[in-house]
Amino acid sequence: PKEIFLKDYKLPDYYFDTVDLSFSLGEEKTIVCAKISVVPRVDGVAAPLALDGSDLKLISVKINGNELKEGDYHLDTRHLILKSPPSGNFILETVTEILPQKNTSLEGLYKSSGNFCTQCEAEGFRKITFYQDRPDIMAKYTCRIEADKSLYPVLLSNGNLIEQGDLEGGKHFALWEDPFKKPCYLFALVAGQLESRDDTFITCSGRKVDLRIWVPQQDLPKTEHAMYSLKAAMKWDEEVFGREYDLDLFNIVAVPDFNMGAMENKSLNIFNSKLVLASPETATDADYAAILGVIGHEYFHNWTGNRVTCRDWFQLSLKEGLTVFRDQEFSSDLGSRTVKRIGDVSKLRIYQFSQDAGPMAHPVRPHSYIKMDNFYTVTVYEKGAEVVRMYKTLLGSEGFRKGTDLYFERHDGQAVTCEDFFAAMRDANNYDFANFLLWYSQAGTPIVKVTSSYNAEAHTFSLKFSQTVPPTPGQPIKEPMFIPVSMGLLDSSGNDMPLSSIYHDGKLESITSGGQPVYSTVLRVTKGEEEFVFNDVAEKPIPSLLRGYSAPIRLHSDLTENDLFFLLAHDSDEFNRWEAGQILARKLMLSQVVNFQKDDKLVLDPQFVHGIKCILLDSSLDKEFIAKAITLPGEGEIMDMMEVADPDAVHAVRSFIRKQLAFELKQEFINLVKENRSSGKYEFDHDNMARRALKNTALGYLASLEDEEITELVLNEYKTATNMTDQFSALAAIAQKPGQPREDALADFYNKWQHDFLVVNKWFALQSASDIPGNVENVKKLLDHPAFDLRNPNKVYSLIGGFCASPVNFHAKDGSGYKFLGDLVVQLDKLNPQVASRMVSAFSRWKRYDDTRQNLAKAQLEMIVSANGLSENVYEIASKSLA
Ligand code: DPP
Ligand code: ZN
Repeated sequence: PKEIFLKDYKLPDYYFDTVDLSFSLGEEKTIVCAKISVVPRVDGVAAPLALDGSDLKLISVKINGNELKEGDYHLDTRHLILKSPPSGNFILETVTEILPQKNTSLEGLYKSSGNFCTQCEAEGFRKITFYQDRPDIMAKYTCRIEADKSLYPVLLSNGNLIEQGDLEGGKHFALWEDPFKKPCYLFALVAGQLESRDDTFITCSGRKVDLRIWVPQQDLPKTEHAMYSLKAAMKWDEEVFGREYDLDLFNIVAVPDFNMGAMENKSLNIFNSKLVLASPETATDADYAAILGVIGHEYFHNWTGNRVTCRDWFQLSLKEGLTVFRDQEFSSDLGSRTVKRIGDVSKLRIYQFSQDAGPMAHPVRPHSYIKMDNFYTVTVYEKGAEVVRMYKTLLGSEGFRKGTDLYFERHDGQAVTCEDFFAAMRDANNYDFANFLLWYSQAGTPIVKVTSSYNAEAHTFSLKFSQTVPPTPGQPIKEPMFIPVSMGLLDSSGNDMPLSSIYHDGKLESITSGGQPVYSTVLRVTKGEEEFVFNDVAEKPIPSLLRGYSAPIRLHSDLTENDLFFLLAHDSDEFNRWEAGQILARKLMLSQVVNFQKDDKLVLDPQFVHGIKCILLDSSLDKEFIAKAITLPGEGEIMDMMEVADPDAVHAVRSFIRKQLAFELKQEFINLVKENRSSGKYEFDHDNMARRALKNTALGYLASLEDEEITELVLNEYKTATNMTDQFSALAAIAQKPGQPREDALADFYNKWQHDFLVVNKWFALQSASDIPGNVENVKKLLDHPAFDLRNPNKVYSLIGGFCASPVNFHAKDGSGYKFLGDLVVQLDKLNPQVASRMVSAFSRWKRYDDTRQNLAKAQLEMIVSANGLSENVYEIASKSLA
């Protein structure tokens, strides 16, 4: 397999101006005609024109109407190369045959539940027709679709519907035209039996936009929340970013078989059903929130991704980091900012930090790839969003908005790079970004140490920072990075102290605002070692550092446990209150892991129980915040902090602390359950979600106890639940422990919901991710369950992905979990390489474990790499993991 490098980027020799596509969709095969007007980049240069093509059968190829003979072109399994095209503009016409019905990879054109649909990002368009499949080729498209009218009454593509009509033989056609230039990865086609929920949106300039969400008829009632989300997103983007929608029609289609979450094709977004369909009875609060975020995300791409796109795939974070940042802000504005931030930071820590510390570590803008699909990662997306957030932290809201305005003004209609975004931010604000660009090129999570000291005589307070960035594959030596540290100082009653000036880098800087002292500031930490001295600090303060998590780093401070308990109780930055609690919990868990490994008794620090109790009983706090604050860091997060990861020890310790907290705070938890039960109709609003979150977190704690009264309580919550959030949380609580109640509840739940595949997927995931001993056998049985299907990505993510998320069972010391996954990856790779490659990633941190586990995991990776006909997708992940 060939590795592709950013440094090798070359401008194309030819651009495409217009592309007229015509599809004849059949039951055996589909015929695709493409008529492309080709324009040489430099006039008069007649270089060969290489077109990408994969799994295509070429029927004919013409230039300016003349059919080419075999010697005029070269055809192999990846390319069609026109050896000597005419100099000057010309028309290229190809006819190809494809087999969507046999396409299980779910890229290109394929069938899902009887309907045709497409997925072209990153490089799926080459499975539809011969093309220069790269994002800097931007053209205007028309698309004519012809199909049987009764089987495929709805025919959709990008842009506006220009013409439609009936044809002989029970067929019909539709002709679509997209007035905006686009790269081919944004092309989309849908044909099938679908019905739409219709609505309209009036834009800020008064244009009426028709909105349609297309689903199978029986799912129409479940599209209300998606439509609400779409309209909210359209309005928010006008208000916050000044971005108006640009066509008169916006379509969303939900399909059950989809590799990713959703796809932002111009005016025809295609979604995985699970991110569209919701009703209170079938979807949880988490599902509702995910739908809001992803509908927003794909809609926001219309400007960040579509109007301004990427020059090449290395720039993916240009659109994804920015668009994730935009959807995070959207969800924050519509819900609770702190709670959203806590969720996003947790995700970053659990998944991205782990990637950044393993064999697949790569910069936000990768330097190379074998298969681009493997770089739709938490680093490109989530760390990329943190990079965008840092611009905003440094520039402030207004400065950031000036930067995005300039970015759109300069680059509308272009395919650009991360430097172009950077330059817009810099130029719009005339800001000194020092070494900030390193965030795009250096992989690894910076480790920042801070020590503080107070000088009581001089009334000065000093913070000394030192930073290192760990080595990552291909990058042994790192330079210091630009780390914005948002912070404040607390006095002994817990109030923010006024800040007036800082001595730094040999200079005294005033940090007042309009002559008034400020109560928080952002330090620009840019060197390997650096000191900041605050003046006029009246008493010894407790610093609150990295407020709102202002940079994606690991911060080690010299705060004592008492300082942390103090911050937990008093910090005006809610995020840092949560953070203080997490740091305390991590310390506690790590200390007990040591006890466990020495066979010592596990103990729970009474001060920690007291801290949790204070949070539980603090009625001034947001309930969802409380739910987050009393949730212990995940097992993966703790394993990440150990020299040798020990899944059994971490699991035992986390379970012990949970059970002990439940025992000591039993009455408080029972009260929370009783006080926060749902009453009346399900509402998706923050207050109601917060109540459910707190109640269900309390229920989860209680269910860890061996206690008849509690078993009754939890069963009762399950039986009386009136929405999926409560029902599923109660089921999960019951399912924590093996036994008859668990078996009965799981069977009951399946019987209730077997007709609804999205709910059945939750049922799969709950069982597969279970910590109960020897669970691999249950998971193997579920592979044969009639509701399971290896060809459906959501089912694979639920059952197999879910299993790999359980540290104790996936990492079982007898290797049973590894063998299970190894065998499945090989099987799955033949059907769907993208999905197989996501699954094989579960092995990537194998070197973190003890020798026995290492040998077992390595053997599976070696078996996979040597498998016949392995895809490039799986090869890349497996071979890099072994390296
Ligand atoms: N571009 C998609 C998204 O992240 C992924 N295919 O929205
Ligand atoms: Zn995206």
